[in-house]
Amino acid sequence: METRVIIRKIRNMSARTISVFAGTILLSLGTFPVSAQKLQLNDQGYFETRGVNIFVFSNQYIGMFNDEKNAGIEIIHHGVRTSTGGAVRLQNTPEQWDLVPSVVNRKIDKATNTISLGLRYNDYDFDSKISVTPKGNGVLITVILDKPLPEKLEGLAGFNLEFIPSSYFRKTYLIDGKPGIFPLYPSSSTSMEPLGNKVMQYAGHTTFDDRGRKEFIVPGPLATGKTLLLAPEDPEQFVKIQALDADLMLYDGRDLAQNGWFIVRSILPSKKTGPVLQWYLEPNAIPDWKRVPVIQFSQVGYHPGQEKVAVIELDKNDTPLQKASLFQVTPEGKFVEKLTADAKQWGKYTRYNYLKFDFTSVQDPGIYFIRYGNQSSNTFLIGKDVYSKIWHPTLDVWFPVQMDHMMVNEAYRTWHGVPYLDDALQAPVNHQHFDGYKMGPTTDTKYKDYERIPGLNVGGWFDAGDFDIQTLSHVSVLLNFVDAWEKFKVNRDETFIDQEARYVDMHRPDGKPDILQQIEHGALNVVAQVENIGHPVRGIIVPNLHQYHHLGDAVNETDNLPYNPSLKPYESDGKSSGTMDDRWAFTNRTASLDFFTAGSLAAANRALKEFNKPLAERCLAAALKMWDENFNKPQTDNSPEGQFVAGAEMNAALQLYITTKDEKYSKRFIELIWPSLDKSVAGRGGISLAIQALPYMDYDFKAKLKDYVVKYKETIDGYGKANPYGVPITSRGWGGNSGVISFAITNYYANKAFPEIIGPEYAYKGLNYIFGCHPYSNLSFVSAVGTHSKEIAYGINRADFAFIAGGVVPGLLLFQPDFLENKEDWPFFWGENEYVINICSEYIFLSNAVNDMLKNNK
Ligand SMILES: [Ca+2]
Ligand SMILES: [Ca+2]
Ligand SMILES: [Ca+2]
Repeated sequence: METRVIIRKIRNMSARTISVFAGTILLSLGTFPVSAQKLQLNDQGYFETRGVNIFVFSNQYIGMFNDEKNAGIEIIHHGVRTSTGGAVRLQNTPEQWDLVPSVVNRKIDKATNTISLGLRYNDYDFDSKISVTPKGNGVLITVILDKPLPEKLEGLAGFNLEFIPSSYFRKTYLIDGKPGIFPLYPSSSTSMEPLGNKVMQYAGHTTFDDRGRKEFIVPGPLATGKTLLLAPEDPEQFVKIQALDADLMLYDGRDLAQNGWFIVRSILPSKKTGPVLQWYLEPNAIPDWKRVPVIQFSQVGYHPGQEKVAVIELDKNDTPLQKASLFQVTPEGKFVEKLTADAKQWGKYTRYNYLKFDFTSVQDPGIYFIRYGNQSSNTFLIGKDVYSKIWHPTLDVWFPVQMDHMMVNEAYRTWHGVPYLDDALQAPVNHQHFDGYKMGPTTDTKYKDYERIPGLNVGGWFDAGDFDIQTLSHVSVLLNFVDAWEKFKVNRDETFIDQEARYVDMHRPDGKPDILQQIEHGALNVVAQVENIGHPVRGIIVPNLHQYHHLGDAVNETDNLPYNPSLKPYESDGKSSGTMDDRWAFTNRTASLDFFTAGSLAAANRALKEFNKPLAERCLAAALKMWDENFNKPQTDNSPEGQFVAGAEMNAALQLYITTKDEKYSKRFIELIWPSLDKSVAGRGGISLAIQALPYMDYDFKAKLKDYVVKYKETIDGYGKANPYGVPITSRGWGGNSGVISFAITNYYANKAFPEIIGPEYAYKGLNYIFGCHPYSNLSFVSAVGTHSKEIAYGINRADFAFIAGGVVPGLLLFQPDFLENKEDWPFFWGENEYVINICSEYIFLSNAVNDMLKNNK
């Protein structure tokens, strides 16, 4: 745990908990531990000693968004991943979209205790080799060249290793004996160079807006020397690096990009071959170090009647204790032991051992904490209404912040002005965008490349921590909101929304249910797409990379003035501008998106019928048009979503049937649902969809469905054997919280329709996990929900190391082979910490579903 977090937590803690953390601090003030053990190449293919792991490309640059700071040579230092990106790199401070090497081969040689690999930059026809082998108390890293550096890369190619700033804030370094402080905020010296000297970025894009001056920024080093000691005062993070035949330079990557790291770098020599560079790298290892156990439980607390099982995560060298206890905090501020019970061994999962502590028998409402050994958890509640408000921040705060084309205000704070009034231009054909969008050889519209598409500057939500409109996630939000409205009458009103004035004000009721206003806001943009373009589009997003990484008020990502080619760049006549910064609509048509849109707009029609009749009618007209233009047509959907066409059509058929009662739709639904269930009971077209259709189907349908629900139960019972949490944990590329929430929603439906097969606990399990009973830490993954929750996340305000209340993060990322992570001191890992609209809408639905289940249990 980071010192800053410890200090912040101590500030809020009672004396009882301070003692737990004080141990950690005293340790750092105590005698200086010396490395006792040598690194060994273990069976998992990385170098290991107690307290130190060195991964050598166990994780490669194959992430979704270029350099995700998740690959290369990495150090797990006393349980914290502090270092990444060890590789031959072409910049002092590589940014996310700078070139990364591909691994052409990788060899783990147990006999020589060596990991070696070949790296290649295709764009420069440049190959290098790296070998890593233990030496002394560290490792020796050698860079080998078979051919001299390409001339173009002389003085540019180097060996880099990056250190996460948050682990070194408030700490110092020594370089050849000269002391320095790691800067809390970047303010290094930089210089400008002509563009001709710049190493190209990914696919010729550029992150830098040079305003036409043909130049770029080169950060200068903080310090230079032969031996660098990082944080010698902190045995947990102390690292020694020696360059045996070159200079070491320490850089601050944040001069160019807020998500940059501290970088240690040596330049490779020109015109040389063979072993051209050697580093000795020694991360300090505290003798007999053990990671502090993590007591994992729901930060929101528990309903008295539900199962209550905490999970305790233990270092593999830790000896499990036999018992854990539950204490109640009395009105006098005293701690009363309510229960001591077995801490039962569950077994090993990833790199840790797990215990389970069951305190289901305690049912008195009150304030509690768990004690394991000399450690106490923070407090949490047992009470009948613990779930009643858990979704309020998501609907009251998080969704309003995401609202596009509106000014959003909260008390004294303006979250953002009215952005993207200059929407949108037709994206050009044959274009691959850096955020995954793509245009094929035709536009699939009546518009020419770069032509203005009218009517799009209305409604919609920022998709995530970036600001694009992504239609597929929009339509899933619409459907989740309609479901929440119809099934639970979510009529909370805490937001003032004026579409005419484009103004949103939080914590200010306006007499209209917020969820209907949000359905209206989402539908406005999707309907505008269908009406002005002819069909929904994949997305609407800024064209330039130097715009896309925008941090700050969305109103400034474009100039809000429509592009006028007769003006020069950065010139404006007050009504239009010569800067080509308007967002582009990526318009290629797919059957899956058409069908998903048809289903959601058909559903929106029902919710909006009384609230906004004209819009409701436009929704239904658009839905029918999408159905008619796709139904019974040969499917040529080659998009990544193409595999979901059948599921999308089934969903559209059901929603159109519920809205119109026309039996042609129910007939089609029944045709599709059984083959879909035969394929998978748990997926998108699985029992969750079938159960939602139950009220509209006959008795035979339910009887037939029962077998599939039994099959589903077998699947989900398997999760309890795979991990100690009993939920499906997926963790590659993007954390799996969305899957856990969908799982819990499916279980809610299954429990409602087949309570004799699926008990209510299957739904609670998903929420417990999201609220803190999960690996790595015990924070609630929903910001501002629960006693301790995510306070640093990848929202639009991430550069301020802040959070947006009610946002749900993706959760845990798996670093191969065995390290799960969700950082709480560094907001820039999107796969761990980026709030996204569909998961947040699913969370609102699930929260209401659980409250619905508990209605009868009060
Ligand atoms: Ca996006
Ligand atoms: Ca309202
Ligand atoms: Ca513009």
